[in-house]
Amino acid sequence: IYIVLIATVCQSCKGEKKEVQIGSAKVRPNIIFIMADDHATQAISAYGHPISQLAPTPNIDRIADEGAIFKNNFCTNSICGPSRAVILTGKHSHVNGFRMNGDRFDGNQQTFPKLLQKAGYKTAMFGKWHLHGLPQGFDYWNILQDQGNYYNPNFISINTQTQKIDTTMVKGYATDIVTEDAIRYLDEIKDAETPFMLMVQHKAPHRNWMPALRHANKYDTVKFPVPETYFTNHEGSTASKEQYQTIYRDMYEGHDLKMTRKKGSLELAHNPWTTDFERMTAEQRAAWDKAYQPKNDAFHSASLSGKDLDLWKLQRYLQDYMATIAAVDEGVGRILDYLKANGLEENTIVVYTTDQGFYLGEKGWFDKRFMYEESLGMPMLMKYPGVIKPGTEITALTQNLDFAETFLDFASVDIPRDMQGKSLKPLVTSGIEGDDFREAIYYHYYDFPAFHMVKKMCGVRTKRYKLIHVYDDIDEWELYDLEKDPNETQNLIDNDNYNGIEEKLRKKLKELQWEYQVTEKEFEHASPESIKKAYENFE
Ligand code: SGN
Ligand code: CA
Repeated sequence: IYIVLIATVCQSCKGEKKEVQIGSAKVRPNIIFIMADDHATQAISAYGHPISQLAPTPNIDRIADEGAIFKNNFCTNSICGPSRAVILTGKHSHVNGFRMNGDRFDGNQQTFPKLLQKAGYKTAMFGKWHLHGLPQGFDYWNILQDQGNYYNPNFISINTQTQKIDTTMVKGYATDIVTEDAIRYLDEIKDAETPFMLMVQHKAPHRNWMPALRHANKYDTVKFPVPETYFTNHEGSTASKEQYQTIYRDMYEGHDLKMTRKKGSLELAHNPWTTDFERMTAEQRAAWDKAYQPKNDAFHSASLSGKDLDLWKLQRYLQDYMATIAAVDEGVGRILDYLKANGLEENTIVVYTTDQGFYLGEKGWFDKRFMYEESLGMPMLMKYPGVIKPGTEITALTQNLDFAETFLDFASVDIPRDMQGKSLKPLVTSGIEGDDFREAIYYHYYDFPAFHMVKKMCGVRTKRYKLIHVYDDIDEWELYDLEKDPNETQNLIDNDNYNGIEEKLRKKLKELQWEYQVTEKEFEHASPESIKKAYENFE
């Protein structure tokens, strides 16, 4: 009966679906979900961090200005594939079965795109998928192969004529190709009577941070602020001491920092992967070298060493990282402009987020994985004209676990009971008091031993405190008071003044593990040999 009713409403609103309302809520909005890869909140100017003020993101900020910004949004597991699996299913990693990057996503399980498709939505997926296995629940998809490359990336899609899987190298810059494919598709379906849900998922600003040629010198003269914790000996955290994601020690000088061997040479310094620069055309490479050689030569002339060199590396990293975001921001602007120009703005929810947070030199790091703020936090911006008030600030503790439920709720599709998150719709539409939404979030990271050697950990975060249990080859607890120590440099686990708080947090952790059905199985250890071997690879 319900489906028929909706269908009737839509029939009668032919050509003017943006005006359709039931009560105060519009019926079945379109949804455009834009997700970057590894885009730190510190690098979105709407969040106000000093780094982003020097490299603003005006188009992404439009979503916040015209809608809502989530100030306490977090991932459940700070790594790519797992976060994407959580977003699709609304279930924690141990329930959807995708705990770490090497896993294979069980595409036969329930996902929100499938449920929307079943409810009559046109669904499409563009760009980074990274779930090993092909997308299901989409009318159209065109995904980057594996991690995706910045230049001339391979795309995988279904050949509509032969129904076979095609892998095609597309000439150009990944961010632009993904944006243009999404706009082309929008153009194709914009007059259909059915609503749509598009997932536009960029490679940028993922490692190895290769900007578009038009942005290759964009931030050359900008001096980004150095995080207070850039140089630290990680007192109080063995896991922090034993990681391999320190900018000045672990970045590859050629591949990541685009440094050359010597002055006057175009040959890249250490470049262990041959998949990124080698695939550029001669023309692209020449333009690239023209942009980078003068700055590389200037670096050689300066003969930096010690801390000066470490600081120079941070600047080069941030200049490139922020420059890759410039194309993402332009792409967001193009999509927003398209919606406006085609009368789709009013009835389309636009979301901007990323798969997890990222380090921009805090604690000396790049990459993610840890349960500290920079990698635990996820930007989340959402606009829906007429429904979400411009300038809405959400301080409730929210997670990527809630996205699927939110989209279903807005689309008036029943939220399956086995989903583990909560719809954010009441937060953004009726201003439910943030503190009542959720008392604490649960986090669980499993990918050890693996690249960067960040140990397994789980924990809880409330508005003020964070308790982390690091396990596998060590068994260590960390406790932080985020109000007094926002940089998380003082582990309070042995501080008696915090005994009561620790006890409450341990209880909360147990409660959440019970609620989310986390069993002993999740705490299995890797074999000591595999860990030893993995460490040897890095040393
Ligand atoms: C690659 C990167 C790592 C990164 C993982 C996971 N190295 O292996 O630095 O942590 O991806 O990233 S690279 O030199 O090959 O770029 S994720 O976003 O897919 O989880
Ligand atoms: Ca990622």
